[in-house]
Parts: sequence; C-alpha cells; structure tokens
Amino acid sequence: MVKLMLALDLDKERALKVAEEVKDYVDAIKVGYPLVLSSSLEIVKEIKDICEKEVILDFKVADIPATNEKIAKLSLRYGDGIIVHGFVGEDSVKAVRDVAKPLNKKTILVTEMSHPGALRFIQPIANELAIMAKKLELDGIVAPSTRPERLRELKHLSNLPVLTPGVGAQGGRLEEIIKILDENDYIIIGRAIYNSEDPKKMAKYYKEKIRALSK
Ligand code: O7M
Repeated sequence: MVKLMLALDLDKERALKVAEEVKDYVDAIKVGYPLVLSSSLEIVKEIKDICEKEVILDFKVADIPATNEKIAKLSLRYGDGIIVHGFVGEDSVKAVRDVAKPLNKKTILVTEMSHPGALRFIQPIANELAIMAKKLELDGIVAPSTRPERLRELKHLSNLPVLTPGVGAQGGRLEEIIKILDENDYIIIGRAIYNSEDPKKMAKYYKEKIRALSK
C-alpha cells in the first residue's frame, strides 16, 4: 500500500501534539525548516519517542559539495534521511549521498516542485534531475501531485521510490495520483491534516482512502 507521510510544518508545541494524535495513521513524518527553526534538531528524537516512525529531514540542501557534506554530517545525526536539491549539480548531491549511505540513511532528490513557480526554472530540467537520481542510485525523488502526468514521467525516468506533495491544500487529487504510485511511494500531506479541526480524524480519513484506492 502507498505510504502516508505527514509534513509537520508547525512549531514545536503543535507538532508534538499532532504527532501524538495521528501516529496510528501515518507511516512517516517529514520535518523541515518551520519546525527545526522554531525548536532544534532534537525535535526529531522527541517525535521518534512519540511515534517510532521514519523521519525524513526536508532541508532541500543546495550548496557546494564541501558545505553540503558538512550539512549532511550535522543533520544526519538525526532522522532517517535527508532531502537535497539537484540543480546545484551532481558533485553536490554526491557529497550528501556519500555521507548518508554509510550511515544507512536515505538521500532523496527534489525533481519538479509542486507550486506554480516551478514551471519556469525547475520543470525544464526536472527530467534530467530524475535521471541523475537514478544514476547516483539515490533512495528516492520528490515529484508533484499537482501534475499527475509529470509525476508519472518522473517516477518512470528515475525508477526510484517517489515522495509526492500537493494533495489537499495545493489542489492535488488523491484519486488521480494513486494509480501512478506503488507500495514504495509516499504521499506527503501537511495542511489538510494538521490545519483541520481534528487532525486525527483527517489522518485516518486519508489513510483509509489510500487503502481503499490502492486495491
Ligand atoms: O500539504 P501541504 O501543502 O501543506 O505540504 C506539502 C509539504 O511538501 C510542505 O512541507 C512543502 O514544503 C513540501 N513540498 C511541496 O509542497 N512541494 C514540493 O515541490 C516539494 C516539497 C517537499 O517536500 O520537498 C522536499
């Protein structure tokens, strides 16, 4: 079954509350700047203590190889994997992968992003990014639920597990994208769960919908 990854873009207090509420329904948690900058990387341990799920660090690392290496070393003391940008070049991505792999942690590459602005700069190179992710034997790519046909193509080109954001608040439709995905893939949902009146109920709703549509 396709996995559900919660994007926990909240401050510490709310994040821990939501993690506790939804823990029975999500398979993984994505932690990014909003949460880490409002707390610290130690938050990853606290989340793990609450829900014992895979935690991926969404730092969209995009620097020269030497700096990427330092960022990866410091970040990957926590969590199960890290998200990187590829437009900075193969050497920069390799620097992260070479830190992550020996630690048995994932390196996941952003290909095309889900927002409208992605059409201008990143969409034109997204296919090449997916091919580079395959060549570097990374652990996954990020591709948009807001453009199902692009999601399909990027998944096909990379032949890697996909993490796909855009369902819910960004207008992506679960019914459309689920057909493209398999049990190695993750649907990332944030606001549609944590901003709802009852995050637990909403996480359960998405989990059950994924289960029903996966058949
Ligand atoms: O469901 P949302 O829209 O509230 O949250 C989506 C999450 O996915 C949020 O954490 C975004 O930062 C992230 N995301 C995108 O929305 N679009 C992208 O193209 C890429 C990401 C992402 O996770 O990149 C790693």
